[in-house]
Amino acid sequence: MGSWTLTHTNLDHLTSWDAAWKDLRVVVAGLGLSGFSAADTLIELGAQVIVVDGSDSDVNVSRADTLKIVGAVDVLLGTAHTDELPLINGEAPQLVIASPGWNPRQPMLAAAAEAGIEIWGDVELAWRVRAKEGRKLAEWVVITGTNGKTTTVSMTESIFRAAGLRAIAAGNVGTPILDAIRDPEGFDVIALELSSFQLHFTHTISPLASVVLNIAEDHVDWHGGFENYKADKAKIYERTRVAAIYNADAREIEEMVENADVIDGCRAIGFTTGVPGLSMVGLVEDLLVDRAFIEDRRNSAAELIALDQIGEVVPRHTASNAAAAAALARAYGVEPQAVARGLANFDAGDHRIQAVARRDDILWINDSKATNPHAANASLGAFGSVVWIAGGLSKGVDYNEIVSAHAHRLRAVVLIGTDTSKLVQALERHAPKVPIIRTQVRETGDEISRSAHGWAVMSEAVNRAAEVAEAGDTVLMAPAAASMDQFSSYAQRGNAFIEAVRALMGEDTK
Ligand code: UMA
Repeated sequence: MGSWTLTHTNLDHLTSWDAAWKDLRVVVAGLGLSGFSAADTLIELGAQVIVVDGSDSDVNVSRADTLKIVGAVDVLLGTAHTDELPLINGEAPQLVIASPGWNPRQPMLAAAAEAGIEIWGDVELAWRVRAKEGRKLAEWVVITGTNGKTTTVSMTESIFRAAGLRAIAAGNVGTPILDAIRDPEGFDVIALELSSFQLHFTHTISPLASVVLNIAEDHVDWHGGFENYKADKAKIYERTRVAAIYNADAREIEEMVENADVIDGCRAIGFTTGVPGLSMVGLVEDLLVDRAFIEDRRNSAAELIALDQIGEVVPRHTASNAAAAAALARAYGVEPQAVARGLANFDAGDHRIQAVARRDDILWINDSKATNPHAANASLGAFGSVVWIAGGLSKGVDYNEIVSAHAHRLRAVVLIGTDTSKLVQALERHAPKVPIIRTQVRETGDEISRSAHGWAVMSEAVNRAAEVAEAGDTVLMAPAAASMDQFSSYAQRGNAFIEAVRALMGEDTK
């Protein structure tokens, strides 16, 4: 943008759809799901919008065409455009909307911060435009954590629907919040999943209830350290109005609530998989109970649901997510019976500790959703003797803790990532006797097409695991790493595992 100086534009008055958005000069960084919805919204509001994206993929070209037709000033695609802030009709931008995948230290965003231009995420924009004359004003309950966010947000949505409310799960779960906000019928309540990236770019939201489910090392590279990651997660509690809900089994999360600047009258509510104390939701044997939102909470608890009504096998982390979802819904005022119906109706979906096959007393489990050590830790802990299929894109995390905690249960480790050096170091240090089986690394860009490529990786891993697994073992594909080095998503990685296991079974039964 050159060396010209800027004056900060005060945007505090922009707090409803009907505010003065017209002609506001906005740069939208990213043309993915959130960037497209933000640009489309701002154009509808009459703002002058330029969108920038480093990729000129076919999808982006087609999205750019759509936005230009509806009135974007320009859409700039390609890496040549991502280092400097563009001028809009010859003038400096007054606001930047950053997509969650954009690192705040990225040159264009750093330039905006340097120039004193406000940077919001799509969630901040959605909060500012949520009130619109003639449209139902939705309450927000917001959910973050390292693991279990998507499960919890879906459980919460299911409970609200069981209570007869118009509800939707939005945000990081996949439906951009601005799409939910702009729904013509509106919603009573939105269960909003927020990633640490989204929270970083969020500044004024004031939810009815908020929760941090758990916290462990993840996305350390993006945030520039674990402390920054934690600080961004803690932002979720700011300005909460009714209930700031914390994991009572994690002191550092309770501290986040203690340090948060909440609205007067907001209560701190714990959730636990142990027996709940006062002002908590938790478990008494196999019953989920509420000691937080009932009159006589000092002396009694209200039964919500028996765990076996949630599912046949309810691992500890699922019970924990259910307790958090119940607390969010109870904070809104949902009756216990509707909590029970909503949790009983909930369907966990695939790729989370999903049993794929059992034969010759060997159990095959797909936990492709375990994209970091914290998630893999939960599934490793659920089994006895394990052949562990692990590795992928490690995002700068540390494997020493998980390997030392589970070394005793590892029969062998089958590696599938392109860079598994940190995992290998941890295995050599804490589990030196456990055999490491390396599969052939197939870099992206291989001539094999992407899905065939992922399939080949997994097929080899499954066959190698079958060679070493013994009766009583579990073959657990819980990579503790993201999938994008060799697969297009964790879902594709999980599907490749399922297919490979089925192929193995098919061959064996011939
Ligand atoms: N881009 C650049 N330069 C950059 C980074 C990205 O130009 O430095 C461009 C890319 O070319 C792409 C666009 O920006 O066109 C991508 O934007 P994005 O990665 O921010 O993704 P969106 O499509 O906007 O989707 C985001 C969330 N993605 C991420 O946080 C990475 C989605 O979560 C979310 O569902 C969606 O908004 C709606 O809210 C996905 C995710 O992987 C599921 N989340 C992470 C996780 O769950 O671990 C945090």
